[in-house]
Amino acid sequence: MRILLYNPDNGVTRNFMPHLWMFLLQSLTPPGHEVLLVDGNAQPMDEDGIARFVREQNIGLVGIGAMTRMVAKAYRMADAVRATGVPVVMGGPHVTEMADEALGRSGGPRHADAVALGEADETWPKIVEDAASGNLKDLYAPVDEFGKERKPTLKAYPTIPWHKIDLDQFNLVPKMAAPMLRRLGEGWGTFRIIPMESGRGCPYGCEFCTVTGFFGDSIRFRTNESVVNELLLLKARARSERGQIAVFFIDDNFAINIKRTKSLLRDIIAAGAQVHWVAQISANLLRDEELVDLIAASGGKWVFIGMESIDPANLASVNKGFNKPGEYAAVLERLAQRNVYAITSFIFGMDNDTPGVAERTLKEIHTWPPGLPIFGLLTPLPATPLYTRLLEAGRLTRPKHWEEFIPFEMAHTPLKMTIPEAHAEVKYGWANSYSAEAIAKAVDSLSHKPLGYRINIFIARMCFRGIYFPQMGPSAWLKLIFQNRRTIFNLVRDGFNIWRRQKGQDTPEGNLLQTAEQIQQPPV
Ligand code: B12
Ligand code: SF4
Repeated sequence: MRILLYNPDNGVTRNFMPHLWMFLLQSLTPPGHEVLLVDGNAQPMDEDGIARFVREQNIGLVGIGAMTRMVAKAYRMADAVRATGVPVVMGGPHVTEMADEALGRSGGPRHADAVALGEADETWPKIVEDAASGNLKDLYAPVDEFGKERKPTLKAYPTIPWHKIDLDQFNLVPKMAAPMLRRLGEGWGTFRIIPMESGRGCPYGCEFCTVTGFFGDSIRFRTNESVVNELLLLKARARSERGQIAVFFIDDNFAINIKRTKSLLRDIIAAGAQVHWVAQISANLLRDEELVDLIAASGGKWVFIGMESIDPANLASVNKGFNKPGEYAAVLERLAQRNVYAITSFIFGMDNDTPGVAERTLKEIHTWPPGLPIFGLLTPLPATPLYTRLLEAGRLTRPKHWEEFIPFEMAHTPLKMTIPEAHAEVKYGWANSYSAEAIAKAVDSLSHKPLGYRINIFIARMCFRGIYFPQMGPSAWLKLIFQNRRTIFNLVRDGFNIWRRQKGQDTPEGNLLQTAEQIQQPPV
């Protein structure tokens, strides 16, 4: 049987990274079946397109995975596939919580023939066999022989054959520039960010988060060996195609067990498996100096920190009191001293937020080493404690907000400001962090750092800007480049000066290579 795994586009940004679930399920597919992958962010497709694809490619089963914000598109695509007579199985966090909705049991139309609840590592082979024999059931739950929920162990993690998977959809280097960049330093013909998990689960139970409910509060890890081998495979691939690879450790809290994280990082270093990587780690765990040393030594470049708010009352209200705003600055300094930077994520519209929250937050941010601040709105995702609390309090204004997804639009009334005020705060945060002036300021404040770091932060800021301000397509990028021309000019001038200084000191060939090495830092 030919199987299509499809991930809908998010409608906001292009895909900077593939979705792990597709590659994982592909690796877990029993032999005898062929799996094709389409990521809508990299290969845009509409309803007619997917129906045509399914017919032309003689597909016998379509698997669709989606987060809540993409589920409306996922349902439309599922409907188009089912209209061709091909069955659809859906999985992922949204349909796990809203299986009745996907199966048409809650009053609406049916979108899926089957729903895979929760983690599908162990149920996927069964789903494929049932579909192949025409016996697809409505629901597949990960349970043991006694019907009790069972979370898959990650000890026997499959080998994802990254060395031979077609990743053409996921090259961040523009096609036109690739031949030239392939010759630069160790090669920049390709640049890919690859998702990798080293463990699952987070016990913290923040009120707005689906992770503790979905993956459970028992944490499971892959073996160090399996993670190291995957890194080595990726490194070898990058070398063979004269390109670069960076890894996004998608664990919800990469250092949730500090002892184990340190042991993994030590093993990565010992095996020479370092690649540049980014991971999500909560601020409280970054108090540990040795951990931060190991992060830097093992290739860590960016750490995503869910700071959420600088107001302890807000943090307490969403069960995230373990975040201590008083220590944010020290944590970020500790990282910056090792040339590791932070993606700092904030949520506005929390219960104690009042107008002016964005300005107050930015004032704080400006006292920290420059990183990548991002701003969102408190969103009641289905089945989270937050959703239940707001529903019971009658505060949900769009209880089924996913039926018509609107980016950066609240679905409930905040307590101390209006919905339009909350929207204005988010806009203020983005506008004042990603204007050409703000980007120039951030880059200039790093003048004591190597050129590579400044280029790094510049490119990353340009890309992150697109999360809020749509900048798809060449003309939007040209406009952005024009707006940031002063910073670009300064970076090019500094690079040229470094090159000229070195040219005067050493042999021309060696220096060119050194300059290239100094410049090449991936934008993660
Ligand atoms: C990586 C990640 C991202 C990446 C996504 C890009 C990418 N290419 O991966 C980035 C950083 C961009 C991102 C952004 C956001 N994310 Co995110 N993200 C994650 C994260 C940390 C890991 C996802 C992952 O790969 N997990 C590992 C795989 C193996 O698990 P999985 O995807 O769930 O797949 C398993 C099962 O669900 C199932 N399955 C999944 N799909 C399918 C399909 C089929 C057919 C079947 C059978 C089974 C199946 O089988 C898999 C194996 O067991 C998750 C949290 C988490 N730990 O999962 C949050 C998570 C998915 N994100 C979430 C959210 C809310 C967001 C944002 C909306 C945050 C924001 N406010 O901006 C944005 C939206 C992005 C956008 N523009 O679309 C929520 C989604 C909740 C929900 N109900 O939708 C999660 C669960 C985190 C949370 N705090 O609750 N995210
Ligand atoms: S620490 Fe992060 S992953 Fe864990 S519950 Fe809180 S928001 Fe979710």
